[in-house]
Amino acid sequence: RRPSLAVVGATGAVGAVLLGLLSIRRDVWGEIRLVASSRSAGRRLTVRGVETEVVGLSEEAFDGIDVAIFDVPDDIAARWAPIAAAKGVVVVDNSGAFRMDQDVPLVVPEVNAPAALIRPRGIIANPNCTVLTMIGGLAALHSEYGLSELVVAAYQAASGAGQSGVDTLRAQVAEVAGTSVGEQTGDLRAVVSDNGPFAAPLVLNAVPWSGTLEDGGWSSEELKVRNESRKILGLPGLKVSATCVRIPVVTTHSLAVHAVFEREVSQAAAREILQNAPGVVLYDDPAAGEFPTPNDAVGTDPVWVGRVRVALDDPTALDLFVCGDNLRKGAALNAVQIAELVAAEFSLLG
Ligand code: 11C
Repeated sequence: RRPSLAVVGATGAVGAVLLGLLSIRRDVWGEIRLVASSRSAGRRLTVRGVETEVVGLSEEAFDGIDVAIFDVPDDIAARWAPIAAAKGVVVVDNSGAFRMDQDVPLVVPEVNAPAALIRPRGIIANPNCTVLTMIGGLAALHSEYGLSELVVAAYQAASGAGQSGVDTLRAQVAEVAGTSVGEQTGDLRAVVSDNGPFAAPLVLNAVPWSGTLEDGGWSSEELKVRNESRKILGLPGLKVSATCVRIPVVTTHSLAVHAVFEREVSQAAAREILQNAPGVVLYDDPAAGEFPTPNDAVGTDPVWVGRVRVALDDPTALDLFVCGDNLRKGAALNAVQIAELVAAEFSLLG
């Protein structure tokens, strides 16, 4: 039978992409129910070409539901995902609330799909968008060479901070348009009236901060890159150092990755591995000016890899640049792919 699906957080930035994806992918679903905070209840959104009324988040919202994709803040997910799971719903959760719970698998279908089958809490976690941008390509390289260390600089888009991030960046662009701001120290801080969710003006700037402050001066986002990469790859001792920077791009995260392996690598073989990795597109011909940029990747499903080089001072290390739409593979698409794995279990059961 076709399982029913609830989309919890349907009215957010990721929710909009989720509804779009559900409308264009192979339709495996029975009813699709849209759920959001009581503030958004009653709004009408279109999914699969059908205008559907959004219902408020409540226990009853999960009556008759088989699978639920949650895209809500951590505290809401922490409270409501177990309530849904207790009603027999398989929850695919895109928050950070459960990712490091040892009874919750952290799944990237191209990398560790079987992990989705073992879910003692009835919850499957969807990884962080920065991790999802690099992990498919790295997993493929890891199978061949054995990954031992990652040094990552992430260039994160405004929409990673939600719709308010996008609205803030657009408002800042309007504020500086036609001015010569950016030429004097600190002048952006004087002109930009609202930093929104960012730690400093984002327009015409780069802000080395995303997430919350954690021990040792690390940001929560940087710790997620470390912890989640280790869990997905099954490498608890993987050395990871990340620096997460917000840049004035609307959507698509980019990462400069220095990956160290146990064996010597070659540029040609690494390119071939990446070319054959599912969900990855190799776009790497610098002589022809071909490498991914965030704007080339936005709105597309795969992650794009270019600038593949063997490190000059370490024959076991590769440097590469990766771009992936943080709302698609980084959030909605990966969650839909996980939900589809669960839906396939229903079709096997008949
Ligand atoms: C950002 N990556 O760009 C964050 C947003 O762990 O799901 C997603 C946070 C998360 O700000």
